[in-house]
Amino acid sequence: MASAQGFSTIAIHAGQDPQQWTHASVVPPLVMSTTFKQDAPGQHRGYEYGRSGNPTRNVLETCLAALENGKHGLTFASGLGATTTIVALLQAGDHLVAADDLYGGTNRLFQKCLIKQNIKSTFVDMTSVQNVIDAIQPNTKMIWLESPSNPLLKVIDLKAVIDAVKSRRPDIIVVVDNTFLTCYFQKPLEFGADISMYSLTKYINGHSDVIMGAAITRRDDLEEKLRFLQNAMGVVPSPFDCALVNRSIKTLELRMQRHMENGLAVAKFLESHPNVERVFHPYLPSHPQHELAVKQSTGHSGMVSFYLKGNSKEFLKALKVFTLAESLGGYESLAELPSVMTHASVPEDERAALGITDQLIRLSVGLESEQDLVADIQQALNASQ
Ligand code: P1T
Repeated sequence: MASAQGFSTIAIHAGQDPQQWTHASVVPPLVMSTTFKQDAPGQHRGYEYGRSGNPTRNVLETCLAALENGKHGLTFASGLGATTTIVALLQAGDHLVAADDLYGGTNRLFQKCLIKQNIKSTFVDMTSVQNVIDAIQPNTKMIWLESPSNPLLKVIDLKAVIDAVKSRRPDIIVVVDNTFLTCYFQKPLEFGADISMYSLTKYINGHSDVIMGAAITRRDDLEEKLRFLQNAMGVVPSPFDCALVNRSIKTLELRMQRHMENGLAVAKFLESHPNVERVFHPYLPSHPQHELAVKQSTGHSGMVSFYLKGNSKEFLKALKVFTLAESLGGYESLAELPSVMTHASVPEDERAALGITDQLIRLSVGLESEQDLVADIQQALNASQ
């Protein structure tokens, strides 16, 4: 495909050429077979065993890489499966610098699992580039960040951080978890990140019916190592799930535009309401990194967090259109309390220091009608007083 094509053209066509199949199916076939006939021992037609490669998975990985202007796409059994595989690039004794505000499960993996392999992590507020530089040690091999972060929607200056790290230590691998914005709104590889990582479970699949993760890179050396690990560690997604995500990507642009519209409408309403202490949304001018957000991304998803003045449990109980549930990025609106749900695994003192209090509510604003979402928030705010 020509590289100058628009996002949805790539989403709909990259990797999907009907001519690659003998029956020329327009929608790529769902190949469930776990094994592939060999013409002679060791002679196969590109596929030998479903863990090492699958045609349906390959279609999805090609499409994901193309959307990001990447060269290689790899998919995994979950977002955390992608993270587990990426950090398996490290060795015992290596050091990782991670952003302080991360998905709770990522924080838990670094603090509870990596440490057992003698890989230590230092968590810093990466809104200051100096904090990142100061945290680098001679054995630092990887930098891990989310922007905007989960759940406080902090925006990190990707270019400034990556340039500062790479000018000092080009060997350090920089990974950006791009789950909250997707490649529709932000392309970390264009700022020099080595790997753009995803929980595809969220916006990219967008229908809350698949758990999957991905890593996208332009580096052949990293692709070779990750491809080896994908097979050797076996953290692969099912072909059925790959077909679902490949289907979902076709509407990603449309969905992200609507998430942005609805999310901003809800954020503006919250900001105008006397029962709300503070709203976090990078496209509100009140956000501390608003200008940076507008510079490095082309929009924001449906993620909104806020501090409620009233009783947060009463607020969540009163919601009717929003569902009380973990996760995000689906067509349906969700609300949750990070301190007891998604970020309960972050140690209590760290949660307190970050501001993940029992008053902090996180919304994943979905694709329902805007007026119904705003009305639901309004009646729940009233009920929480
Ligand atoms: O759930 P899984 O597909 O394994 O993805 C983990 C993950 C990675 N990165 C980010 C930014 C995430 O938000 C997540 C998963 N997050 C939730 C389940 C949540 O409600 O925040």
